[in-house]
Amino acid sequence: MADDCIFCQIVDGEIPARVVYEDADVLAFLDANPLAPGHTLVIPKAHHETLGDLPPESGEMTFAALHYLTPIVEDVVDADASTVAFNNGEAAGQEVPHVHGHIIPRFEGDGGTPIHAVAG
Ligand code: D5M
Repeated sequence: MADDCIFCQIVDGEIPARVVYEDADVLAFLDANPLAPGHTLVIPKAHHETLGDLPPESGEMTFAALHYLTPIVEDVVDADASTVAFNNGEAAGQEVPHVHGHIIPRFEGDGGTPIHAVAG
């Protein structure tokens, strides 16, 4: 736990979040500034800033939760697809320094993806 980390505070229940999934290692909750309905964040409960800092077991648990949750999120909001991504490091746009994967539901004709924006 990092005292000044907003996602650690969510893990500890110190600030509220709309939690959609929880197990011993991982928490998932709705993004407070959603890019689409159902935009969900998946985090390891342990505080690590970037993917490179994450112990392999923690990475596996985080990916397993993304794997499990992505089709469920798509189904709940009736999405056609999803963008699943990590902003990994400040220069890549990571605003919260606690590893988190985004599940962003996508709909036919909704425009470009964040990945395409990087390439552009
Ligand atoms: O994405 C950080 C994401 O975290 C951004 O989409 C807003 C979201 N966020 C920030 N604070 C909260 C709280 N308190 N609850 C839910 N979601 C939150 P990044 O990849 O770091 O740019």
